[in-house]
Amino acid sequence: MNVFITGASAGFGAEMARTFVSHGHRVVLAARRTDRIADLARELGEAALAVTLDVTSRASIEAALSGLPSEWKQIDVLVNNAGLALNTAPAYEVPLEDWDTMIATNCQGLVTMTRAVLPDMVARGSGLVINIGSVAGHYPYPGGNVYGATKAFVEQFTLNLRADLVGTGVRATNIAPGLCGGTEFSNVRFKGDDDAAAKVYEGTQPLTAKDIADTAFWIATLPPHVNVNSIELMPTCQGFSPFAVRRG
Ligand code: NDP
Ligand code: 8X3
Repeated sequence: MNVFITGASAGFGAEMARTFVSHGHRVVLAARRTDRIADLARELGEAALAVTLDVTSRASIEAALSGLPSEWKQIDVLVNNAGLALNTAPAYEVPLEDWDTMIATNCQGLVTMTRAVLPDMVARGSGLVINIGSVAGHYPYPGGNVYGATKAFVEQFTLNLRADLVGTGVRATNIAPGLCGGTEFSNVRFKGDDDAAAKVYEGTQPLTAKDIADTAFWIATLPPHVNVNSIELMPTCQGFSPFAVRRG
């Protein structure tokens, strides 16, 4: 299989690349940080191709896809993993720019990538789009405001893809992870405040990028008649809170 992974320079994306290559598949490593994906491509050898990509730019997406060498052009699995959370401030304080960036990346970028890749999959009668959502799209929490809303969008977009793709042979899945450590997610969210990022995972045994990579690999290697619509994962140490009630 040829697997095109956005956000392959770190975290889930890099681990998914390692997992697919270790099972004999080929991966396109796409992200903005060219040096990172070039290093990973060197690590993975001939089965990996690094492609600089900013999903917030339609021109960048079109250039990345049209520039693929012929033997890499067929995308069997698209993993829309590139994404980010910015800030945990309440909605009435958070800078609007942070919301714009999350919407541009997590929603606009994901749909633009999908729209660019889907027609070839439908024409071939096979293919899989894996979108990386989040538990933040299922449950509200303070400071989750637009991040959670973008991931709810990802979930519903995936299910609506399923509605359109019935009968085409093309599959679509939303993976919604909970607390997951060992990636740059919180360092990005706290804008380089690595102490604040580390506190998120203090005293926990969070999910790992390998857990998510194994899940994506399992979904991608199920028989073609099986479609996982949506799957939610949490570490065993994570659960649910009661409703907040302000008294007095
Ligand atoms: P990381 O910060 O480690 O990785 C994010 C990746 O996204 C990087 O490779 C980054 O690459 C890429 N990226 C960000 N913006 C762009 C862009 N504009 N164009 C292309 N690539 C971009 O985070 P994770 O691996 O933890 O997160 C991956 C996905 O999983 C995200 O969608 C996140 O929302 C989701 N998620 C994460 C959870 C967690 O707890 N870690 C839990 C649930 C969901 P570069 O900067 O080089 O462009
Ligand atoms: C990442 C999980 O709980 O930090 O999507 O929003 S959470």
